[in-house]
Amino acid sequence: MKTRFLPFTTLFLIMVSARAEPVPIIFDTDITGDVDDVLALAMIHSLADRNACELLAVTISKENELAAPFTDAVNTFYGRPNIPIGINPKAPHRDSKYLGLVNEKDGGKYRYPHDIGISKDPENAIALLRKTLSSAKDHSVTIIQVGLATNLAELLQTKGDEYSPLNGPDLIRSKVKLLSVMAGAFETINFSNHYLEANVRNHVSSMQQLANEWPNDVPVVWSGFKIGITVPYPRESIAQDFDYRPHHIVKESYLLHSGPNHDRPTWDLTSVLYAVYPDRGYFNLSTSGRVTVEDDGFTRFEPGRRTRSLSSPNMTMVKPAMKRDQYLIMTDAQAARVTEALVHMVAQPPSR
Ligand SMILES: [Ca+2]
Repeated sequence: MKTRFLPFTTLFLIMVSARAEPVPIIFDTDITGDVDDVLALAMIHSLADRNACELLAVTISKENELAAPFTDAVNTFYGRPNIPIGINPKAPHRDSKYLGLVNEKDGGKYRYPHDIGISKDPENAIALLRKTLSSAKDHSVTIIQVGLATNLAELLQTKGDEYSPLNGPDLIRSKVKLLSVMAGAFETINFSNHYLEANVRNHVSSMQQLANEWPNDVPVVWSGFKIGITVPYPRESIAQDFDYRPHHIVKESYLLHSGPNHDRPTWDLTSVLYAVYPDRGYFNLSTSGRVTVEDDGFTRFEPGRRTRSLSSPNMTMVKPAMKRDQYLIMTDAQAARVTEALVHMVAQPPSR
C-alpha cells in the first residue's frame, strides 16, 4: 500500500487500530501425569479470552480414558465446551492423580460439567490433526506439543485422505507456521550435560521420528528442561488466586498433584508463552541449528555452520536442515517477567 498519499489522521487510525491476529493453536498435550499441562491449558483460555490466540483443537498424546473428558471439563469451565478433542488409543497409558476430578459430583451434579465421556466420544487425534490443519489458512497454525511426540510422529506418516490429498509432511509444510515444543535438555542440569528429559525419554522413538522427519522449512522452537525449572509456579498463587469460584478445576488439580507446599516447574506453560508472544522479549533464542534425538533420549543440538555453496563457490550458506531448530534461553531478568506473566495468565478468571 502506498501510504504517502494518505492524510495524517487516516495514517494514525491505521496505526492505532493495527492489532495482531489471534494465533491459531493446536495444543498437543499428555494431560495425565503432570499438572503443568492443566495450567498451560488454562493459560491458553486466558489468552483466547484476550483474543491473543484461538484454540482450534486439543490432541492428547498419552492414553487414559479420563483424559478427554477432563480436558473437555477444563474447556467447558473456561466457556469453550465445543473445542474438538482427539485421543490416540495406541499411545502409552499413564495414570493420573487429578483426572478423577471429572467424575466428582456435588448434590448429584457434575462439579465440572462436560459432555465427552457422557453423551459424546472424543475424536481420533491423528484424524483431528489432519482435519484441523487442512481447514486452516496456509502457514498459519502454531502447534504446541508439551508431551510425548506420539501424535505428531504418526501425523508425519499419514498419506492423503478425505481431508487433504497432502501427505503428513506436505500438510505440515503448507499449514504450520511454528512448532513450539517442550522437550529435551539443552543446558547443564544438576552438573550434567547429558540430562534425559521425560517427554523424550518416555517415548524415544516418536521424538526421534519427529526430529528426523519434521520438514526443514517449518521452524521448531524447543523449551528445554532448564527453562521450566527456572520459573516454578508460586504456591502462593495456588493458595490465593483461584477462590473466585467455590471449586476451581486448576487449583484442585494442582493440589491433588503437587500439594500445597510445592512450586511446580512451568515446563509446558513456557512453550505456550513463546508460541503466543514470540516477540515480547520473554525469552531469547539460541542460534539456529539441528536437534537430533539419540537412542538413550538425549537431545543433541548442533549449531548450523556456513559452508561453501557447491554451485557458486564464492558464496557460503547454511543448509536448510541445519537451521530448522532453536531453543529458548532466559536471563534472570526475563525469568522474573516470565513468572509474573504466567501467574497472571493462569489465574485470570474466565471471561465467558
Ligand atoms: Ca506435559
